Amino acid sequence: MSTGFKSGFVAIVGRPNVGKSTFLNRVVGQKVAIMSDKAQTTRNKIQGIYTTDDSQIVFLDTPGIHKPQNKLDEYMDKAALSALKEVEAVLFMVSATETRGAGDNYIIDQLKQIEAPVYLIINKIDEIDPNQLLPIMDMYRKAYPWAEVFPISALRGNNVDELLQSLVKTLPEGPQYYPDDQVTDHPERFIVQEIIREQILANTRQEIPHSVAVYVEWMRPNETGKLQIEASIIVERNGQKGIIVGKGGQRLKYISVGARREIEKLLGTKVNLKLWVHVQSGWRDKPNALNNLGYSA
Ligand code: GDP
Ligand code: MG
Ligand code: K
Repeated sequence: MSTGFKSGFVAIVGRPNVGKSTFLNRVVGQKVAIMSDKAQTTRNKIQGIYTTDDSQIVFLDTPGIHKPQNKLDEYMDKAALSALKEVEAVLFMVSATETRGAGDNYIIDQLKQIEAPVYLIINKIDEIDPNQLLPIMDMYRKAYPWAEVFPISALRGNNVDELLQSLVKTLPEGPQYYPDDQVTDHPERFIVQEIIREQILANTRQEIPHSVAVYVEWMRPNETGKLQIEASIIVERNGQKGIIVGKGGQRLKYISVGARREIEKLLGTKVNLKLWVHVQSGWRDKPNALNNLGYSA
């Protein structure tokens, strides 16, 4: 029986800094990919998951296709390409503020091996004069038989909903792969949770270990350019909260400083970490609570 539910995997490719992470963050409505002006900050394949009542798009932020300089590059390119052969659609993103270069042409060439529809996404249109758009579109139209061409601003949100609607239309009927409230399986978020947990364990000797969970509420760069992370520490009893917080909040401070240093080392960026401690009795026995905390039973 037809459910009418549509779903599929969509890969985003493009040169560094064209706005792939910004786009993903806007689509999932939460900052999950680490953004920066530095190239190559996206080290892992990140999934952003967009779910509506009748559709789900799982976005893959691929590590990137570059003209190979060595064997490793060649291998990476092959891996990226084979990933692209398994998706329902590909978004090739360019920046309206940069002219088409050798890097773009190399990717376009590789895309010719892909059967799935490839969308051309011209990002950062907020930065150009509207008159400049048509010549840019013309320049790219000649290079590849794009399924669709979408000028957008990932930063401001222009034309992003229209793009999502068009993607959903091209997707086949399929299952909902992930729960409604899951926006990513971003490994960095999970690692941040683990680092905070480690610091709690390192700073408390009592009955804490098995009854504490950490949940990263959100992470996003703040006005000062630091990565702002807000996380909840969830314990089962008031007494455990007291142990973690410590006299005058001293222990929580140690935990926070220790975790911040580790996270900064890991992500290579300055971090502002805020921790809250909540008591939620019996969370370990509730399958839903476990899922929300990132543990699968
Ligand atoms: P990625 O390397 O492709 O993932 O690019 P990022 O998402 O990290 O973005 C690189 C830079 O471009 C960041 O400074 C973003 O704020 C900026 N950026 C991304 N999208 C837009 C946009 O639509 N307009 C403008 N003006 N800047 C953008
Ligand atoms: Mg990125
Ligand atoms: K194609």
